[in-house]
Amino acid sequence: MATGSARHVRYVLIACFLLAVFYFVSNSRDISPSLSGQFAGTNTKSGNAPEAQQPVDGSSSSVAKDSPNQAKIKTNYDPSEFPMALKPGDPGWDDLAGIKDGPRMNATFVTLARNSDVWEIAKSIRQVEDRFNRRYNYDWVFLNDQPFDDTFKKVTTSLVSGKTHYGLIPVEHWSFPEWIDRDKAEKVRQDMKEAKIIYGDSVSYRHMCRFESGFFFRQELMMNYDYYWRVEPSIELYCDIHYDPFRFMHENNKKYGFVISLYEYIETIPTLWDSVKKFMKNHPEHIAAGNAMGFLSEDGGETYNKCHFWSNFEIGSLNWLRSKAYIDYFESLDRDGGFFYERWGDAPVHSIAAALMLPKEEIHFFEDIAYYHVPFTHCPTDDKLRTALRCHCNPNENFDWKGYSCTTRWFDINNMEKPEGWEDQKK
Ligand SMILES: Nc1nc2c(ncn2[C@@H]2O[C@H](COP(=O)(O)OP(=O)(O)OP(=O)(O)O)[C@@H](O)[C@H]2O)c(=O)[nH]1
Ligand SMILES: *[C@@H]1O[C@H](CO)[C@@H](O)[C@H](O)[C@H]1NC(C)=O
Ligand SMILES: [Mg+2]
Repeated sequence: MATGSARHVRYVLIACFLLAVFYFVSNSRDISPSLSGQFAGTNTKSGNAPEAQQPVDGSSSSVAKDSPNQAKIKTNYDPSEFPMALKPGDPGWDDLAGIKDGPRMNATFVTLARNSDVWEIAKSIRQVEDRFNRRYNYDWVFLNDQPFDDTFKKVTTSLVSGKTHYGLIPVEHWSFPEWIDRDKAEKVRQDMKEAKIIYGDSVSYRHMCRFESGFFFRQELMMNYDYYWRVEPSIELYCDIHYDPFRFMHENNKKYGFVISLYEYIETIPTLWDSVKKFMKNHPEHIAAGNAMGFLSEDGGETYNKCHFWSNFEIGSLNWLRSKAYIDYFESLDRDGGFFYERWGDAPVHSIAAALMLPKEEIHFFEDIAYYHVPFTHCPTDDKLRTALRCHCNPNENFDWKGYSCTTRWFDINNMEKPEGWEDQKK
């Protein structure tokens, strides 16, 4: 009996000691520089301590290292204090457990969706969280031309580890501008329906493409951020993401990131390039030196080769999209009416803007973010990389080097070395 209670006392003491150690460890994490100045949000998950962290405010105290144009990049943290594991074997590569310490960018995921998309977006969110955001807890903004219903909000908030925000798009951003002749637009939809052009007869698809081209980045909720990552329903992410792509964008001065590129259906954009040429003529000041015209055109800009980055995946700079250059570009195109008199997609619209108005170094191909949106897959080419990233994509389905992809062209105009094994995937 006596020995029995002594043992109990010992257990209690050990338990107290362990609790004290645990308390000390979790508190010392809280006072590390990266985690000071946190904010708690209404939708931040309590199970995911520590809470989301204060984004960088752009005030300067450090300069990113290892970046080609590092002179331009100012951060309010010391990047070398929190090295990012960009490739297998880099310090911290094996650390995929728990909330990642280190800085957070002023960034959000963004999804345009209908209430009926809830289960398909749920699937996308789950993959983004499992492969990346569970350790970073970035916010997620949802936008809709109709109010989101309770089911949509409940399901998505339960899945996102960061804060969730729901925005209603103002009608001016989702309707025909006054200069559009609706009868003419109606006639086009009839013709495109007969020609069996995908979404050719859809009004809502056109509003969607115009909204993604010119308005998503200036919605009230989006004004709170510097960077976005666009996520659509029913996508897949096939590999672990070992570093923060937002931070990569920031420290390397990237403005636009993509994973898949391809040729656009010409039937949807017959006069887009004429409109772009008109803009270039009226606004030569917006055309960047050292741009990626070579990605868009084989003849120095006379004709468009239809290459574009696939915009259902994008990681980009909102401030770039909100710049005078981009807004002038969008407004010029919008006046020409092709969102309604043709069926201009936001993918060629964004891509042409990025390729003409950014120096080409500011556009980034994320080889290590494996992705699927029906019907195309980006799966890392290099076998060793795929294994290190624990990818579950089938490399035979990698679209990068196939004939209908423009990624070979992207590599060629940038004199980039293609990954090992690319030639075997040309098929
Ligand atoms: N709120 C709202 N969202 C829409 C509407 N139409 C499309 N979307 C969203 O806009 C994005 C693009 O639409 P999708 O239908 O996926 O177009 P797509 O990717 O060209 O075609 P799919 O091959 O069908 O995926 C998705 O995130 C959709 O959820 C709409 O009428 N209202
Ligand atoms: C985040 O970015 C927005 C838009 O650029 C800016 O208004 C806001 O002040 C930034 N927030 C922080 C904490 O830096
Ligand atoms: Mg889609």
